[in-house]
Amino acid sequence: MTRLVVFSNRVPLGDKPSGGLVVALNDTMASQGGLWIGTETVKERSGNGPEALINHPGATFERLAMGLTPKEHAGYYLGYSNSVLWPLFHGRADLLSVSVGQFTTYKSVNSRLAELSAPHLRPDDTIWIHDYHLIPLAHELRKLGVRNPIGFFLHIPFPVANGIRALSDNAEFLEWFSAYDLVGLQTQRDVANFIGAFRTLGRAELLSDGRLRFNNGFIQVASFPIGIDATGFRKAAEEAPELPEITTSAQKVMIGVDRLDYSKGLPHRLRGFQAFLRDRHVEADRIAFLQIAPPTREDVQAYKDIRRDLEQLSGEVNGEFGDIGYMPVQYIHRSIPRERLAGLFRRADIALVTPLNDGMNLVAKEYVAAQDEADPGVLILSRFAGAAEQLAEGALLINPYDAASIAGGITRAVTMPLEERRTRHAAMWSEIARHDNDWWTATFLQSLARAAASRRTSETFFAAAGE
Ligand code: ADQ
Repeated sequence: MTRLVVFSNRVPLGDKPSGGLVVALNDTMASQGGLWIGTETVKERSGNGPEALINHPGATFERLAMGLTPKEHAGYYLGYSNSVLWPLFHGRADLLSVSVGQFTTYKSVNSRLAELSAPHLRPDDTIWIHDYHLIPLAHELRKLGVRNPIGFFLHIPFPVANGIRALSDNAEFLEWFSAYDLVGLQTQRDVANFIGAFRTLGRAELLSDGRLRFNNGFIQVASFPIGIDATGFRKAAEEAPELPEITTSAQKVMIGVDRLDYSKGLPHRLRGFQAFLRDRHVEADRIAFLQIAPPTREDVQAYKDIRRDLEQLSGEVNGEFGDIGYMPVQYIHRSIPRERLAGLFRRADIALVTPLNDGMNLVAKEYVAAQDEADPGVLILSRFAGAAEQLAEGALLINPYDAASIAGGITRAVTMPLEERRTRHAAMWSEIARHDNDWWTATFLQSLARAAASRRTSETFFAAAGE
C-alpha cells in the first residue's frame, strides 16, 4: 500500500480534534498511518532562507507544520483565504475585502510549503490536498518535479463563473486546477458550477468521458460528498451523560450548532423562529431554541458584524416572547465537547440547519446519527446546504432567505406524527450510514489512483509517439 500524505491548512495537534475536515481525515490517518502536513502561526521565523518544517510527533501518523509569521497569517489566512476566497465561493462578493499583497502572500506561502515539503515525499506516496487555502499547491509541487498522484478536495461550494471573475487573476486560478489528477467537490451542484466556469472562462471542452480538456491538459472532476463516522457518533449519543434540563417550561427543544459564520444564515434563522412565534397557533407548545455558535476568524470584520447582529436579534426575540421561566432563545458562544454535543442532538426534538450556502454541513448528518430511531427528531434543512442532495427524502427542506418558509418548517416539525418522523429518519440514516467517512476516503482515493494511472498511460503513449 502506498503512503498517504495529506495537506491541509491546519494539522490536528490534540487527541480529540474538532471541525469537519480534521475529524474526517484524522480517523483515516489514525487507522492507516501516513504523513499530515499543514501550517501554524509562529511569532517569528529565524533567518531568511527556507527552514525545516516543525515536527509534532504523533502516535499513529507523522505531523509536520510550516511556521507562518503573523504577516503571512494575515495575508494568506485571514486575507486571501478568508476575506477573498471564502466569501466569493459562498456567493458573497459583497463581503469581499481585497488588500494589497494578499494574493502574493497566498501564492508565496503555497510555494514555500511546496519547497519545504518536497524533500519529505517518497516516489510512491499518494498526495491529497485539502481546501481553498492550498489550491495552488499541486502546481507548485509539479514545478519542483513531483510526479506523484495528487488529488484535491474542496470542502466549500464551487462558485459560478461570475464569482471567479471577481478574483484579481482568474486565468492563473483556473490553471492551478490542471496540476491535479483529480478534483473532488462535495455535490453535483458544485461539479456543474466547475464545468460551467471552465467552459465559460477557460474555453474548456467537456469530453464524453466526463473529463475537461483545458489548455493542453485534462481535468478530472467529480463529486464525493463527505461523510461522518455515523455509527461512532450514534454510539456517542447513546452513551452521552445525562444532560441538565435545558430550560424550565419549554416542552420542545430545537437546536442549532454552527461556527459563527455569515454563510450559516444565523440571523435569518432567528427571523424565521421569530415569525413562527408570532404566528403560532398552539400556545402550550413552547419551544426553547438553543443556538450554539462559537466565534471564529474574529480578526475579520465581517465576523465581528455577524456576532453583533446575532446578539441584538436574540435579545429582541427574548424581549418579545420571553416570560418568567421561559426564554425562547438561548445563545451560547462556546465550543462543546463532542460527546456532550452528541447528547444534546439526541435530546433535541428539532434541528435547524439553515445555511445560506454550505459545502456539505456535517451538523445535519450528526443530528440524524444521534437520534433514537424509535422516537427520532426532525431535521429542518436549507436547500442550499450540500447535504440537501443526500437528505432530501427525510429532511424538511426550506428556503433560508424566507422567514415564512423556516416558520412553516418549524410548525410542520412540531406537529409531525411519530410514524412520519420514523420514516423520514430511516431514509436519512440509511444514506449517512452507507456513505460515511470511510466510504468517502476510500472512494476518493480509489478514483485518484485510477485517474493518476490513466494520466501515466497517456503520457507514456504521447512520449512513445514522440509528442
Ligand atoms: P464547517 O463550515 O466548519 O466545515 P460543518 O460541516 O458544519 O461546517 O462542520 C462543523 C463541525 O464542527 C461539525 O463536526 C460540528 O459538530 C462541529 N462544531 C460546530 N460547532 C461546534 C461547537 N459549538 N462545539 C463543538 N463542535 C462544533 C466546512 C464546510 C462544510 C463541510 C465541512 C467538511 O463549510 O460545508 O461540511 O467543511 O467538509
